[in-house]
Amino acid sequence: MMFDYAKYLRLDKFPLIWCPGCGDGIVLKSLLRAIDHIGLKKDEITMVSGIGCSSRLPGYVDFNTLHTTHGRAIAFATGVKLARPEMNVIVITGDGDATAIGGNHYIHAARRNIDLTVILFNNHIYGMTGGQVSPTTPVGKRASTAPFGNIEPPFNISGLAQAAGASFVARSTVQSALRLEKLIERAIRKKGFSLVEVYTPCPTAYGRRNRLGAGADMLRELGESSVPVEKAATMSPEELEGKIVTGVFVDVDKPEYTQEYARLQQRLSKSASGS
Ligand SMILES: Cc1ncc(C[n+]2csc(CCOP(=O)(O)OP(=O)(O)O)c2C)c(N)n1
Ligand code: SF4
Repeated sequence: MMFDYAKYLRLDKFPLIWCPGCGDGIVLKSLLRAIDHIGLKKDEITMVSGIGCSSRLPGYVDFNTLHTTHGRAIAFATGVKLARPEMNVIVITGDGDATAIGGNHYIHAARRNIDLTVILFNNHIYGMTGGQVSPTTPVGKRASTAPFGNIEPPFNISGLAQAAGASFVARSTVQSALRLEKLIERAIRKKGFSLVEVYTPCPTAYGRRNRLGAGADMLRELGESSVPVEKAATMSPEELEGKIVTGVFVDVDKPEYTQEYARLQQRLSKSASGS
């Protein structure tokens, strides 16, 4: 049977703003299938985004949604989670939103291990504003602010979350949508800071400038350069050059921030009442 996406969508907000060939719609569909599979009710989810093409996603879905300021999605989501710890809080963000202007929120939320699920769309560029360089633009690639080729080494976004203390870190591409769905499902189910970094093509602001072809060509390339993390462990740094390592990098259980906060509150109220 066909999956009924419509039951989760705000169809009155259509058509989507995404360009033909943009990968963002594949993430949207994978996310909805993951949520459906877990069986979450619409009111058990709050989706928070910043500003960007990817950050438009919550506008199209029928959950509790917050479209916030650029770079501040994780900060708003932290507030929602502390006020409503039982809520499944899902952050939708871009590489620019989360790791340029929002970089501090990103690393500190991972360090605190607060129970957020961050779906980070990595298209290596600022898509919405027309192709400025982002912290993940590869060296040598062109952007409107790097017309002769970028000279800044990119962040490893998953590595950053891992080093900062996240309890679940995974990477996928939109070329393998079913695997992406499974990773998103695991990330939502995980208690603690969970990151799914998704490589997604932006044929308009990135692909065209770098002569990477249409969306379908970029999609094919994502598939051809992906290497599962288990296989990558057997490969040399030279063999891994230009490859996208995918899979689960971290899946550990450790103290989660809102639970620790509740414990602290309990301890303080006990000592205040003298019991
Ligand atoms: C404080 C502030 N600075 C800059 C902007 C302009 N701005 C809007 S979206 C964006 C970049 C979006 O890039 P990314 O987060 O990678 O998302 P994408 O559009 O590629 O999905 C920028 C710089 C803004 N809206 N607010
Ligand atoms: S500019 Fe890029 S990221 Fe934005 S909708 Fe178009 S293809 Fe997608």
